[in-house]
Amino acid sequence: MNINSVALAAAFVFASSGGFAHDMGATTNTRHGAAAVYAFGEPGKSAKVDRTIAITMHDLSFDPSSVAVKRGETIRFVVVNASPIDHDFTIGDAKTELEHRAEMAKMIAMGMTHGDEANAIMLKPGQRKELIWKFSKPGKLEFDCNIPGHAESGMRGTIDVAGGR
Ligand SMILES: [Cu+2]
Repeated sequence: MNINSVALAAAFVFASSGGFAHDMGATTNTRHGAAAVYAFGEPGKSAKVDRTIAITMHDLSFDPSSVAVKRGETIRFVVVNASPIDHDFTIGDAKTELEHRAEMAKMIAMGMTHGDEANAIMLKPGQRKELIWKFSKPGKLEFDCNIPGHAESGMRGTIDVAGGR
């Protein structure tokens, strides 16, 4: 057994033991209940929501594909999958999206599914889910579908976080 197959076997045992949360590198750490730390904001609280933004998932696109928010705002994203296939909705900076995409490709190759995280939700056809996020820094963020091939085919969105407040 080489190093890679040992790592794969370890990952599989961990996933099979339940409570699986995958590691997204430097930006987050969701393993074993440790508080996640994100470079681009923080999970929002339902009681603090400033406004709701509805997002519809189509075959390989989001509608709308760009949203504008203000620093300090807490947004409730209400996401509906109106397409006949599964999609992911991940909020993050470019680095986080790329890491998540690579991680998801690995997991899908191993036959695993992806559980929801504070900044990422997976929706089956017809499903509706909410994700509440507090945007704490101005800048450009993204919301991408990181199922292999989807973002690459245009299933991406931009979040413009203005400096106000
Ligand atoms: Cu997708």
